[in-house]
Amino acid sequence: MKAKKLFALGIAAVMSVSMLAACGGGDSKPADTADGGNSSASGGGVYAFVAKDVQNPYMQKVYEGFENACSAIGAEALYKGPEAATPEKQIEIINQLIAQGVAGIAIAANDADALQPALTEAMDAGIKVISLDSAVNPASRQVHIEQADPEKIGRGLIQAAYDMVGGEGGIAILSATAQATNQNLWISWMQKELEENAEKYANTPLVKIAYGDDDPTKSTSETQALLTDPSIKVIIAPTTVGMLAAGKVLQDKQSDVILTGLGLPSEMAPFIEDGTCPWMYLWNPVDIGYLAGYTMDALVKGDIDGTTGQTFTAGDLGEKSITDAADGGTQVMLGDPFKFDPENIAEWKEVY
Ligand code: RAM
Repeated sequence: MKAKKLFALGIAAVMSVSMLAACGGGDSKPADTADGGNSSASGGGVYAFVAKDVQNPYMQKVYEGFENACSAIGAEALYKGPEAATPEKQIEIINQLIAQGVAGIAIAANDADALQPALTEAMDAGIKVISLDSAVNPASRQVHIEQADPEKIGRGLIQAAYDMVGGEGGIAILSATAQATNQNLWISWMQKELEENAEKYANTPLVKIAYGDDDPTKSTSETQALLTDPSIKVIIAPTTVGMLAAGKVLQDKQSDVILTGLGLPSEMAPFIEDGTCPWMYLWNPVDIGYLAGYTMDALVKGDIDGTTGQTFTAGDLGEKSITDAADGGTQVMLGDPFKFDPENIAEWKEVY
């Protein structure tokens, strides 16, 4: 039995539970403007989903929701993505999708800026473009689907790490790729939380940021390398792939280093149950894909064009609105992150 288990006690309940509120949803409004060959009043056509990489189980869950939405809408969902999380391969895929004449592209980006020429060409050809999970820059999209407030995620993870080590011990971050927009945004909020509360965090410095590239092998070796630094007492992995790899390393080595981050309950349940990870956060990945599917459909139908203030009905998620994003573009937000701990993990590991 590990001492870590103690940290897990007491804090029950999710941060904010707003799961799958089935609001039903009538048809919103007739489409009007025809602004390109791929926009159609009735929607439909091929809605392509481009994953960060196709090896990542998290991406597959997001796609599951996208596919559900597409089948309810009557569009054809298409799953694409590179083997490894690089922008170069995503550019090739976008070019193929343009040639194919899809109606829409929803992309989890491996780089905020590198995809701009390809995505601009897609939009010029009348293809609707959204990013989800990991944003492209505002010029490269019509709207971004944001899982949860990045500030809450970043600050929340540092606060969790602090509580887990009782205010004493170095922090390491095991991230995904160095260019990942979502991880980099969360890390910038982590750094802000540390800087703005320097006194509180005087004894929990950020010692190292490592990149596992959302590759299980690299994430494993990066975790092993972190463990050679005795000042590191807690690892924050803001990636499901990194979290699982780190959890396995810590468990194998019976390490006292504590783990938190963003993990899939179905993968992380054993580590939460044995105290390796006292608690962690995530949102519903299936809902992210589902919301992206409905957002795409509203764009293709011409019900929205991605401007702040517009609203549309996202199937069972009900009415959603477009708001300003921190990067200067616009976004649709899913909700608050959930907290997973020993009290609720048994229930959630069955869900996603
Ligand atoms: C990984 C990916 C993804 C991220 C989740 C939390 O699966 O990096 O982009 O949102 O973790």
